[in-house]
Amino acid sequence: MTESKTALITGVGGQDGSYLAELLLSKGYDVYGLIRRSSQPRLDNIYHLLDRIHLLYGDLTDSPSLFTAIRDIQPDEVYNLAAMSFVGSSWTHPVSTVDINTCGVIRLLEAVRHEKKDCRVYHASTSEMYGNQGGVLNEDSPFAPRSPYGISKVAAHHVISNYRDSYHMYCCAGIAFNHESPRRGIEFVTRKITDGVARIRAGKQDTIKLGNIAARRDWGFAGNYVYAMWLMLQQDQPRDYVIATGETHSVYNFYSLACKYAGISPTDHLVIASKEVRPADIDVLCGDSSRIRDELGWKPVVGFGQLVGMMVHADMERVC
Ligand code: G4F
Repeated sequence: MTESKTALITGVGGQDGSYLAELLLSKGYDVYGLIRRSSQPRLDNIYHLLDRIHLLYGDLTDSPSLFTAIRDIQPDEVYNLAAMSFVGSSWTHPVSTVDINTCGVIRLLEAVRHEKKDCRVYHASTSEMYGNQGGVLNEDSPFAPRSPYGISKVAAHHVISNYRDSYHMYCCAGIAFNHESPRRGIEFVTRKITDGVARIRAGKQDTIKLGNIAARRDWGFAGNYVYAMWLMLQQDQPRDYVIATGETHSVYNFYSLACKYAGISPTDHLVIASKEVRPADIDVLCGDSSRIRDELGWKPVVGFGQLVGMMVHADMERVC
């Protein structure tokens, strides 16, 4: 126990929100989590935390709920992890994507500015902002988004720096490359694969339908990335950082290694499905996280093989 601060996490029920809540609790924080009101709130990732965190209803599309939350909680730190985060759906929901991912950030920052201006704000930016330029990308690389999701996140990234410059608020953005775990949503390719191979192994499914298996991503472990988020709010000055492993692997690499861990043949179960191919995709993403390694001492701690193994193992335990 080293801290006695209050933090608010938007998107607390998601993969990153749940790992971050665990980290902050371990540091003695009073943790509040914002969830959207729905008849079936997504609590799977945080059931084990429900007696230790405070949940409140709120929505990035609803300013009054954000103002009320900030006014009532008076947080020292806000971590904005809520988003429409599935790139594939952003083509079918472009307007709500921008409303949540861009306007939602403005609504949240306005609530902070008016109700607790000295609160520190972390915002989840993303490697999707870089688009298809290739190379090893760092904080100085240009943005060239290729999806409505990427566009919404570039705009939000500029909103964060604008509030930092205009109002001298402690706002910063982590440009996180793909980060995964057994808590990853099933719509993302890694979890779709590990859930699929586990089901095939258990005789509950025959095939896995994938789209662009040549796409390459820089995949790290989400539980390690939330530590970078926390570190970014503990500095003298706010600064944006790339969070990445510096390694890139194809979807097919991930799939074939997952098959190996599950003990099934990679050739017998893979179906290429055109409905999984996006109107525009990013061929390769690879991040250079030198700045955060050098300045804050963060580093990736889980390698690619270990990550795939961890996810396959968790899904095999769950499915079998
Ligand atoms: O797992 P994905 O859906 O992740 P994507 O699009 O890279 O986005 C994730 O990482 C971003 C950081 O760069 C975040 F900002 C974002 O919120 C999210 O967390 O897809 C990875 C790759 C893509 O190239 C996709 O086309 O896998 C390819 N893919 C091939 N078949 C598939 C599938 N993706 C999904 N979801 N499902 C498939 O069947």
